Amino acid sequence: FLKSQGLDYSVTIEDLQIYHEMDSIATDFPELASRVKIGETFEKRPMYVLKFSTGGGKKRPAIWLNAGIHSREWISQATAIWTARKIVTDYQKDPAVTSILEKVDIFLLPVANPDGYVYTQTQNRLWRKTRSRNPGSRCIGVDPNRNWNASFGGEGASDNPCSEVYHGSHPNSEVEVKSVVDFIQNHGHFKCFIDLHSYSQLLMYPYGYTVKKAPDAEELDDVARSAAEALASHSGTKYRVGPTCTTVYPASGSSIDWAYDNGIKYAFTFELRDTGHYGFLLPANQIIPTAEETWLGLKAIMEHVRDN
Ligand code: ING
Ligand code: ZN
Repeated sequence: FLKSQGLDYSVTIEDLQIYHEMDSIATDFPELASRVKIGETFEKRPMYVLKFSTGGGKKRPAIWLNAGIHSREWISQATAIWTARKIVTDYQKDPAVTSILEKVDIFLLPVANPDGYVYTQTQNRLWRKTRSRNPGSRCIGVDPNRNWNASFGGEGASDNPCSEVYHGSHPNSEVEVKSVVDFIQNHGHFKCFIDLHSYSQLLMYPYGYTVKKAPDAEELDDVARSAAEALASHSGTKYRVGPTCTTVYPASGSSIDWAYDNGIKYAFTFELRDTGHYGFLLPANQIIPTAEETWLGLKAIMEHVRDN
């Protein structure tokens, strides 16, 4: 039956090297990091998050770091897994990391769209969406950053399954999105949600679905500006800062708008390097510099979350 659906199950976890690195991190730092399965993808791959916690079972306020929701934005997944290793190596060395982890837990999802990610490695380097079937259409996949329950189906999303920004049949139709939503809602104490994309060098906050100002726009703008400044201090990489809708384009059903409208005030999207010269095909020698500078921005946000 599965073969008749054209699904290739020979490509599974072995293809996600990032999962092996997650495993090593959890094994090397069992007191600090653990790998948690939050669900399965359309093609039945596991969805793993790394949980960083010093709380010994106590439920603390939490930060969600999301990456790879768009499969072709490879610098996102790469930056995320670098960040995971950075957190465990800097804990008890960098006072900022140590103090953050004394107060909040960090959950990191490096590959939010595993089926798409494998597809970009094997079939089409520029695939953006999930790999789900759309009944009644020959076109595959949904834009997982238009599938959240935040002004679903509004401006900046398409009802055409063949579109790169197809919103899906209903909110959370994508099991990859639903798994994150369920995890965050069951947990109940998230106060920060950061989504890593590429490219354009932007740091954005809600809203994408409306030009209306978010109630916390001023604070979010301040936080984003100091994060962008910290990021630039590494090697001068310049980021523009602002609300999604007026900084890039209108976009409904996005992850950070959903997070914000569900009580997660500190909701940000990074659009990582570059500004378009290489675009999605950022050369490998920029991975470490990108991850290093982004880390400074992430830390600035997480310190604000720790204190507020
Ligand atoms: N850009 C984002 C996108 O999903 C975005 C821009 C950010 C939209 C935050 C909505 C909210 O289109 C890329 N490159 O994917
Ligand atoms: Zn993206």
